[in-house]
Amino acid sequence: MLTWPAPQIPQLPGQGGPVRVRDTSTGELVVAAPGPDATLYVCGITPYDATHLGHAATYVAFDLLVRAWLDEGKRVRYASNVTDVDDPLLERAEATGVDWRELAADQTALYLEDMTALGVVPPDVYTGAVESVPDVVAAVRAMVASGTAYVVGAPDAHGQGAADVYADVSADPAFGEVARLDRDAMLALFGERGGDPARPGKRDPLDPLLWRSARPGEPSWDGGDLGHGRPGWHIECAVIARDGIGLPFDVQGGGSDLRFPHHEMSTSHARLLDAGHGARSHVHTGMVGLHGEKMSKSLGNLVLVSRLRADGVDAMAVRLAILDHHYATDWEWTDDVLRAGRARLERWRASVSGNGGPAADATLAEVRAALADDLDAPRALRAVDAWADASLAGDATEVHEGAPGVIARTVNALLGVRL
Ligand code: 5CA
Ligand code: ZN
Repeated sequence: MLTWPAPQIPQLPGQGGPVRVRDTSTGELVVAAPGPDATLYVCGITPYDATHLGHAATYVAFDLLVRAWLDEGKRVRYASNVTDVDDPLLERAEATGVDWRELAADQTALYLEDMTALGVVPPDVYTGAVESVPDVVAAVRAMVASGTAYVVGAPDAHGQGAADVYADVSADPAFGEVARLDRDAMLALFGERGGDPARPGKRDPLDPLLWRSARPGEPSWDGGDLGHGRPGWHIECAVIARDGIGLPFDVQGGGSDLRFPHHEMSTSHARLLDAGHGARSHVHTGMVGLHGEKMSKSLGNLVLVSRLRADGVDAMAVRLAILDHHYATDWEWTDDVLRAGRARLERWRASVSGNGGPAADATLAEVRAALADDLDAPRALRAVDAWADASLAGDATEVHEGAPGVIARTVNALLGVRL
């Protein structure tokens, strides 16, 4: 799929140090990409009701990681997907009488505009679920052939009925290491988040769907000896990551709502496909809420980035409002949060408008140090606030001619905020 245009990233003096992030599978802070290359897969949108502030916060968080890695001088390979065929998308299309392809295309286009406005660095590899069907078919066939996947049910004499394919979680000794939940918790979340623990004929209630045979009224593709059908959700991300950035890769990212079952399953599928190689670490963003509940398409309690933009809100103020929260915490979107983002943007813009200002080196170093320490954006904002306050007060003992330019480039390159 086409991505959005890449923002210009200004050059900064010097280089950032190693970036540490919290691997949610162990709880440890880790240098997730110790070598010269860094590989990242972030789960993309399911394109209906995109892009709300929760999506935006998640993509801005991983954008900070990409920018910090680039500042370290790494070669970054970043892949993402669009879940452009899946149950909730088909249900929404059915409920609103819109063709599912049209719904997906419209919402994906809106998302690309939102990401462009927010200055998010696009993935190098951007693949839709529909585009990935032939690769998923090949992967599922390989899993059936190797005995790590199996068929449940069979078509009747008229070729009707379900012959769906499931992964056998017991084939993966590392299954469970992403979320580290006990079995009851896994079963409960699996049922809540798109799984089908009660489906008769499965070896384990937790076994996830890989290939869903064609049902009347649903889109389907030729799966060769799998029969006509469509891919399961988790295998899509495993295959797109494998084909996009290779296995194993450094960081599997997404919101904390994807930790189980989605990331548990997709990294397990990756391991089954490639001799035990999945994601080396997992990074999860907190949930953005509205009026006390997780902002979600299914609940409908949404603040859309496109709505804010249409109302004349500067996307950079939205970005600053997001960055005022550490990515790993849950937080609430409120009018005050946006107000603070707008005020900060105005203040920062005013502070860099002159020719000279307080020295910028220590601020650049502090922003780098904050980001290297688990992408601590609120700490980075405080460092820039302190410089802006001093600049606006005009109380620097020595005025440095190029300092406002260095600050503007720092904020642009590392925080993605264009002043
Ligand atoms: N297409 C799948 C992933 S393969 C999906 O979860 N799509 S989504 O549109 O529901 O979400 C897109 C991304 O935004 C995911 O990483 C998800 O974890 C994240 N996300 C969804 N809601 C929120 C929220 N309220 N706060 C923060 N992140 C969120
Ligand atoms: Zn995914």
